Amino acid sequence: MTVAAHATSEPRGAVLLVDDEPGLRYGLARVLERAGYVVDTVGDGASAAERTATIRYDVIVSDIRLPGLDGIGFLRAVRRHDLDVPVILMTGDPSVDTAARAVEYGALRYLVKPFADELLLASVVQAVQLHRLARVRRQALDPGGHPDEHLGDLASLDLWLDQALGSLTMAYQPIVSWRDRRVVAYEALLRVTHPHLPHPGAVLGAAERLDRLSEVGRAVRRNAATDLARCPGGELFVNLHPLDLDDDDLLDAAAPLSRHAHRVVLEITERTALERVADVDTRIAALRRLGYRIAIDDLGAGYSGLTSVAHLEPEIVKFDMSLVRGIDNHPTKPRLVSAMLDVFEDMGLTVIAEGVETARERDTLVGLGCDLLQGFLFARPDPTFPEPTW
Ligand code: G
Ligand code: MN
Repeated sequence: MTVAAHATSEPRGAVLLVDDEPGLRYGLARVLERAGYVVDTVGDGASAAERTATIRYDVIVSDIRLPGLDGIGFLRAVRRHDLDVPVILMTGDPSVDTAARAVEYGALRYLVKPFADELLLASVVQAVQLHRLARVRRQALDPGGHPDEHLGDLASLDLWLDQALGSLTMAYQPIVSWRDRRVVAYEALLRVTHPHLPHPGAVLGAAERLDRLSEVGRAVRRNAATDLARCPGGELFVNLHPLDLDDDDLLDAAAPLSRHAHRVVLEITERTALERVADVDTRIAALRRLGYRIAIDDLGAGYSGLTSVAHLEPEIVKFDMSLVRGIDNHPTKPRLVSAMLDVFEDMGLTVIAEGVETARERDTLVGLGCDLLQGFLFARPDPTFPEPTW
């Protein structure tokens, strides 16, 4: 650590200054030291991230463009250790995109080079004040000290997603043939325990925002591949997020699940549009060549008009639970389900009804000709591949 110029008075705060240009680093450090700050300087993002893992600073001032880990990456690394420390980013090459990302990741300010010394000093003074305020606020709101509470920026979300992925497990729910009283397959469902990302939808939402969906999909497929050995009957349905189709790992013949593809049905939901994926048809064809079969999940939810059936030519369709709920006592659902069953049978597709909760729903569906059923009535999803109750 360089020595504060005004050794006589209390330092006004500890600053970490990160810039790869030695001249600028030296000049800015001098400005801050003369104003009474203790300044620590480093020239690259990785060393800066290392420092923040062990040393507490009052303010971090960092260039955005750095060798190795860039300023945004550094900001993410900082937030792993310290959710409060204010970060002021500097750039010689402003672009709306990085400014927006910097703010999303919890940067306090964004200074465009060259800037006046006074602007830097004013920003640092303000940052120190805000930092103190943030600490007081956190202690007041949360005396027990859960360090990741109360922060809504992407860096926190990123951290939570790491933690959630660490806690990721799978639960399995049987799909049954009512006629044969037999389990025909299990569906693999993602489970997480995280206070801020409490259900699979929250994890997928966070992953989508952070551009980390492929990590979730890979973890799910890796777990499913491992658990297949324990799967009674050996057929497994695995959910895909439509954007997983963009992940080359899915199509990699050497990927863990690909090696068991002939025992796996990939469920693609009707809820989100497939239009965002380039080359859907080619990719679906490649999945089939690996041996996978395709199911349309949540069919009949929303207003999709069943176009995905024409588009993907699935082997299997799964009726959304909104069609199933209360079907035993509904003016139109039985006719709709009956008509859909006719059409899909004509097309040679296998139909599964999801979300069956009551014996009356089951009996109505069976009466309409739907034999394959799934839902809490038979078994709740569980890591142990639960046996259904008949
Ligand atoms: O979109 P998808 O069909 O993959 O969603 C399956 C989800 O539905 C899982 O989270 C599972 O726990 C839940 N689920 C399974 N069976 C039932 C059921 O009978 N009722 C309700 N409400 N949810 C169910
Ligand atoms: Mn599903």
